[in-house]
Amino acid sequence: MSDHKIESILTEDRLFPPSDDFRQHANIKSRADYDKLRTEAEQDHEGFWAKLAHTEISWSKDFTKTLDESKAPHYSWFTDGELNVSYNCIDRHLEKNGDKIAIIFEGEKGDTRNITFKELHKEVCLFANALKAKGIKKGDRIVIYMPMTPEAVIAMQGCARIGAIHSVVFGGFSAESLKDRIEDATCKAVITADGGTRGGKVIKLKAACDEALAKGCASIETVFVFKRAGNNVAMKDGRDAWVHDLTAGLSEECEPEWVNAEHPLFLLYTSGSTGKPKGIQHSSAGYLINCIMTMKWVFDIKEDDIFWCTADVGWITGHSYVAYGPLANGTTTVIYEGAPTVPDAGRFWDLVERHKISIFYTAPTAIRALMRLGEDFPNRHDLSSLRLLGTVGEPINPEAWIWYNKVIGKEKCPIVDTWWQTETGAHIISPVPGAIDTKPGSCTLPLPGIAVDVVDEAGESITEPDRGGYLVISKPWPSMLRTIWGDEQRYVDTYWGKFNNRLYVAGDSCRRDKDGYFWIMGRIDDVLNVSGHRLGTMEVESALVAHERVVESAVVGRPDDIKGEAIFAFVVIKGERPTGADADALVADLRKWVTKEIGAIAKPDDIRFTDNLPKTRSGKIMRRLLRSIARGEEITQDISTLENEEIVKQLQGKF
Ligand code: 7RM
Repeated sequence: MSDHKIESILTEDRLFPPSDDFRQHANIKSRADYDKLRTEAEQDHEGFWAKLAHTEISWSKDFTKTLDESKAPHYSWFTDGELNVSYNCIDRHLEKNGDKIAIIFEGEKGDTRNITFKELHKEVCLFANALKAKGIKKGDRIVIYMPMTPEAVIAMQGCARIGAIHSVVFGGFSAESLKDRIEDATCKAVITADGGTRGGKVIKLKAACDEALAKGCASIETVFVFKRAGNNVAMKDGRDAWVHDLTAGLSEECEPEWVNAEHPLFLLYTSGSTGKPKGIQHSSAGYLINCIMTMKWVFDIKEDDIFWCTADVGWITGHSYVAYGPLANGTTTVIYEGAPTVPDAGRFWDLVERHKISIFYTAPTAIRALMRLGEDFPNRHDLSSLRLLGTVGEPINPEAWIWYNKVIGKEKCPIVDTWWQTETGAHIISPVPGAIDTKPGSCTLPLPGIAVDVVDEAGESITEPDRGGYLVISKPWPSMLRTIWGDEQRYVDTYWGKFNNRLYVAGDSCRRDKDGYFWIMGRIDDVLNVSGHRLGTMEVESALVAHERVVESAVVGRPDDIKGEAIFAFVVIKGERPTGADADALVADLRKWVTKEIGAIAKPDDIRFTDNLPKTRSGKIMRRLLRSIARGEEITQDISTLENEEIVKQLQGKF
């Protein structure tokens, strides 16, 4: 990884302070207040988090021990406390805010539904009772494979209510991916729906489930099916059950299962640098406190806000800022099932206008795509309800930031560029909008109570401005991942091994500028970031080589204006290298194949056939060379070890 001074980086060095009006009403109103919080946390890390956890979480049994470091790098927080996350998200608001809207839902066709906290309580209890009726117990792992509807949140909250551990699999993932995740965690049940809707098409989730279960998944006893799209589905006797049938006649009350602070709330699979996705395991209380605090600090959440995070619940963003964070704060949150371009590219802004959304949080990839379609779409809508904007998932280029600020925020909404990961559970580096002046493209400064650093190869802090290094976190924080499900060693190796179990290594490279602002430079390992979704190059390669005609493949990323990174696959096939119509047909076939194996997000944008992959003497694929080729850059690598130099021309697509 590069450790040298970066000469030219696309930097907008202008500072964008919040308006006086925003600052005056903000939860944290000044740089001084922010500095005070950070200093407080630096002086007493445990005390800082203990105080917040005592006041912000409703405990059934309060904790006396804050942080247990005895098994480092396995850390536990609030270790003797007991709580229920669903109680904290729903029940505790009922007395004062029972009739407040918890979820505003809108379907792609325009159907809408408001769910109050009282109604949500009823739905979650009914569903939790259905889980119990089918023998689901505390600690069981349950896979959730749902469209982006309130029922996805009800399913997650229902699991949390009885102490079952959910593992949400994004509805865009294939049957094969679903099967792998079910088997890795030996899940006992699946929660799904007949289908979802996106871009006018029905996504046949139940059918994909059936395909996954037909291939294995011996641990599955029950498939809970929500009715949504109304498409025909096969129901297997004794295994599959409609949720509406199960809940009929069940009690609308379900006493929460009080669990230990460290009880796993969920697993969420994320890509690593090897083929096998990692089941990131999160806790209950630690996860919850960071979700709650970041809603207050970063999203500056207030009683009357209407909050919309556009992420699917299949990603960590949809966990922390759709299913848990907003509800735990008693916030009204918006859920939209559908594409951003139906019926036209103004759909997001139409939603903002009609639902009077005040805080809008999305990914740079969405911003760039909508930016391409022009200003007319946003300009046709009244966006005056907006007061704060956010981004997440990848670095945002200054051009898109400026557009977002001007065309959507009308230069009156601060933008919070939030850096965090599946593993961190909640925001780590982000502007606190009333306190921190922003710079386009920078996630600015770490949040209070979070010890972030940029270090060199020796693990020493880099103080010189603009020198790149490893982004690390040097003290445990409550919402940190606890382990990788079923693979303790991989947890230690992946996140702690590099610097003797002393620093959490995020896997991103980063630099700090002269003002101490953080600038994320990208992943160090071979993980692609396609439209804000993490994908291992190895995962795509594994899918490709599973095809009958493929011998070997190497996948690299190349920059893409819209998606952040596009997928470029070099492929070696059995027999003669295909050309002409045969090549075109095979490209189409392989793209379809990968979509089926992993999902549409993993579909290669470019596929190039080659007789050989370039390898080093030790047999490692020369990825750097392939990356240069994919990007159309001049080749500066030493290629003298290649068996035939002709291959380079072939890799470049020259013959
Ligand atoms: C929340 C999420 C994590 C990776 C992370 C980075 C990249 C995320 C930003 C960002 C620059 C940001 N979880 N990333 N946010 N890069 N600026 N604001 O995305 O586990 O799916 O991905 O995403 O590389 O390590 S994730």
